[in-house]
Amino acid sequence: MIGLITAFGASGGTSSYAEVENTDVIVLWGSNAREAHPIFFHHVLKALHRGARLYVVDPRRTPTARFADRWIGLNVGTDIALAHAVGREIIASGLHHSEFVANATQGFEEYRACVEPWTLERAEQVTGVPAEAIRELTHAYATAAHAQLGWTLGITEHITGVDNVLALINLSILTGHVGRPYSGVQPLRGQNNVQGGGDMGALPNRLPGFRDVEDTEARARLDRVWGTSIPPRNGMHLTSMFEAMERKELRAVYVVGENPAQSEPNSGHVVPLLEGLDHLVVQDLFLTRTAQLADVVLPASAAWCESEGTVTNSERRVQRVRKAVEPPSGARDDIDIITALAQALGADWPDQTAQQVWDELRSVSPDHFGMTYEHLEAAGGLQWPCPSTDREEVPYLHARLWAAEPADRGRPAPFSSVEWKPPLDALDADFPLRLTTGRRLDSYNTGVQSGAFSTPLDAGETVDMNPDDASAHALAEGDRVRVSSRRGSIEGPVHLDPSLRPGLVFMSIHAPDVLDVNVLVSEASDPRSGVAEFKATAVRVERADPVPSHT
Ligand SMILES: Nc1nc2c(c(=O)[nH]1)N[C@H]1C(S)=C(S)[C@@H](COP(=O)(O)OP(=O)(O)OC[C@H]3O[C@@H](n4cnc5c(=O)[nH]c(N)nc54)[C@H](O)[C@@H]3O)O[C@H]1N2
Ligand SMILES: Nc1nc2c(c(=O)[nH]1)N[C@H]1C(S)=C(S)[C@@H](COP(=O)(O)OP(=O)(O)OC[C@H]3O[C@@H](n4cnc5c(=O)[nH]c(N)nc54)[C@H](O)[C@@H]3O)O[C@H]1N2
Ligand SMILES: [Mo]
Repeated sequence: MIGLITAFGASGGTSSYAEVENTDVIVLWGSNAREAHPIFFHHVLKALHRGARLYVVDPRRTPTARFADRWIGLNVGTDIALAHAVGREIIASGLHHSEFVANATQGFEEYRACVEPWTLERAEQVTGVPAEAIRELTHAYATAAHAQLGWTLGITEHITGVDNVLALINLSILTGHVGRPYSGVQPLRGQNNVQGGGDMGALPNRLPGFRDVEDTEARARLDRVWGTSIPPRNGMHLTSMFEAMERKELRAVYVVGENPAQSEPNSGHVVPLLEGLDHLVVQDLFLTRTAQLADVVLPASAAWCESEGTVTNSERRVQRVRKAVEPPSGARDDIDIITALAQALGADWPDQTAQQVWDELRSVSPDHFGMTYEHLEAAGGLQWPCPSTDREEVPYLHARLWAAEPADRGRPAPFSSVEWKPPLDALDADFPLRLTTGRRLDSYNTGVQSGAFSTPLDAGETVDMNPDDASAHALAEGDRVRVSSRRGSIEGPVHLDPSLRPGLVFMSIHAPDVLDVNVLVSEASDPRSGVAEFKATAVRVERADPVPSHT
């Protein structure tokens, strides 16, 4: 979100899913959409059937990469080096969109100087991608009439996550593949309503409608609606909250719909901090690991099937969610619980329906004003910006950048001259392998919402290794191994996976009872986004001692 705001002044995917179907080249960079974004990937497949080409940049030859015209397998954490080499090659081959660069961007000369050292040969050394493959990717993207560039956690979950995003946005503005039909950037959102949560102001530095907390005028407008005085400073993001718990400054925490005891990095450190709080309240559908540490558990009904409301997806489309089943007895709607809590604290909040809450949002966010429940129902979902009920949909953002009149173009999109840095958790003789963590199709995040269903994963979560690395360690399929990082060790069965590059180990975050992967991961994070280095942990793999038999 920070990268998008820096470049374009708005956070959100610039194109619609339907536009992906009509594009010519799709680059998925650090995104395993086949498994993690199957609905979006369905649009990608339609494009491929039409003849579009797909490039996948990922250290693993993922199920997504199997659909690609070319898989670009790179070393973990070398994306800026690769993106800069692509940028340099575009400029060197004269494939940049000079007119767009001149009219709608700024900082080009500085960017050109920044990417100049990234020859294909130097990039090959750092990224492990053959120069010829970088050249193919470059020419495919830059010469396409229309192109989409999508990314997700392979890009953002690094200490340079924001710079990684900026390095990719550079490529889209260099080629003019943004602000036009069928061309744009797709930062796919993870959980089903992450975009909506951000739009509603559920971020430490945002107000509803994506206004800045530090914007005095925006605060004053909300103060009038809410009859209160909003504190003028940004709140803490999750990583800083744990730092504040450590300093004993944060003593009470209210967790709604999150399982940090398992999803936060360095769990060996995080769990004692949660246990050491004066007061922990958890509002969830299930008695998660985090809820088990809580002083008070508030049982909630599920927003996506047991409650009324809206959900906003990665293409900024708001859709109605309807109650389909009754919640279990005792569970209450999140809005009811929060309202009852406010009332118990002495606020004179009335009981409210989801629609009333939504109408309040419409009254403070001009981009949502036109989205009445009626309009949403009639249209079957609408994309923001939607300032009025009679306005046509806006399928893609930032068309202004192409305006004929300079005055209509608004703020130019800046190039970002960012520098490549290797992951903080460095490889050495003690920790020579690179662990990257992520998702598998059959399970969801910390497994809370998918653990009760039987899936192929019931066979057990595994430590995936390249077969050559495994044989160098004298390991065979199913052998029990101990994986250690600078923070801790876990044990589990090894799985030989030729789709991993040599030196790479992969585990998912789903199965704490088998492999509690965040015991290993460092809490080092990108200071601007607060996102941890989930994708690059230095580890060692050893045969685990045989389990002692009981005689
Ligand atoms: N089935 C399923 N779907 C899900 C989820 C789930 O748990 N299960 N979770 C949802 C959520 S919350 C999210 S955020 C999304 C996440 O969706 P994705 O981001 O697609 O999922 P990940 O598997 O975490 O990471 C994507 C890819 O990044 C690659 N990668 C790792 N390191 C690097 C690197 O340094 N550079 C590059 N270029 N790539 C790298 C990994 O190999 C992996 O294939 O999925 C959502 N959808
Ligand atoms: N090692 C490693 N760690 C990671 C990642 C990684 O790639 N690698 N990915 C990170 C990412 S992208 C994410 S998003 C996080 C996910 O981490 P979490 O968000 O902590 O994990 P979830 O399992 O999605 O937990 C969501 C919780 O919300 C509850 N819930 C669902 N719907 C509702 C509702 O309507 N109301 C309420 N009150 N509760 C509800 C569910 O029961 C569940 O307990 O993990 C992060 N951690
Ligand atoms: Mo996520």
